[in-house]
Amino acid sequence: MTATARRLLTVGAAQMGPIARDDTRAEVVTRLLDLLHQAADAGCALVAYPELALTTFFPRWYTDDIAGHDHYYETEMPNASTQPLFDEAKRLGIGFSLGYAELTDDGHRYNTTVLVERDGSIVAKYRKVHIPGHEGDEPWREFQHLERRYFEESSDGFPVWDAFGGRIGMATCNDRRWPETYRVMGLQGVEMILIGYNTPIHYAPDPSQDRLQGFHNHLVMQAGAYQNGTWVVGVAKGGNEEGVESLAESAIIAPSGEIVAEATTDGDELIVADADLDWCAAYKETLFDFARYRRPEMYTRITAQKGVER
Ligand code: CDT
Repeated sequence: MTATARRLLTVGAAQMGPIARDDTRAEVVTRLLDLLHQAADAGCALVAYPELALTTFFPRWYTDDIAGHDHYYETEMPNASTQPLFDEAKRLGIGFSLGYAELTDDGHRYNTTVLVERDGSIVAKYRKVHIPGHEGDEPWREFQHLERRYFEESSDGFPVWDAFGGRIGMATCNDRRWPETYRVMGLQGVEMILIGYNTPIHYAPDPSQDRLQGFHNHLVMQAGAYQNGTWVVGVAKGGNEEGVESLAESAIIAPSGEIVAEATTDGDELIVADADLDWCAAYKETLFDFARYRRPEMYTRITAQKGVER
């Protein structure tokens, strides 16, 4: 009997250090290309870049008129600035996910990630579902977290796509803290979830959580991976960006929940893992055999109710 070849996907998490307010798109794309070339040398077929990978994390600043931040958004993807990345990735036969601020023709604003296949074709765009932070200026904070001012909540949910020889899903930053994010994709057989993030270390509503940022980051992604039998690739934009310290600690997590690769710096750094997509079945077909063991009729509150009801 001949053994069936396992589906191996060599994946890179291309962590980024800070992007300054005045950095041009061209300067940023040069950094993305450098990381892409490192990924090519490491044999990657897929590279995940962070959330809002083309600009500084602008929701830290309040503007009365939202249009004052329009220059941080992309109206097309690819566009003139990012085309060199798309072209080079296609030439190298590497796919990638890239987070950016999207402004649509009809004026909608989303925190978006595009997934591009190895042949340069666009697989999908994922728009962030869970938008954290606040809508209005809160001057008492050391810095703002105005995602709820600058982005709409997407209503597209959490689809997964057949790509890269597996079932691929995406989520963005705060999405990773919600178990429903992973489970909705788990119920579609997801085998790898790509998650970009910008997580300030300081959490103004409860600074006692600051020292736990790294712990919570890994906790939620490791649990999501294990409980759904999926790879999770978490990739940060970290370091001190415009005076705000952000978490790095990018990690590639196996379906066992174990971290198999982790960044050691808070700057531009590529980490790589040979992800065996067939390993997912070891969890999906045993402890987490959903069809056999789940009790959805016991979980109706999860979709019927939003906040706590006593
Ligand atoms: N980008 C993003 O979603 N960041 C949030 C920060 C905490 S909420 C102010 C996160 O969940 O990491």
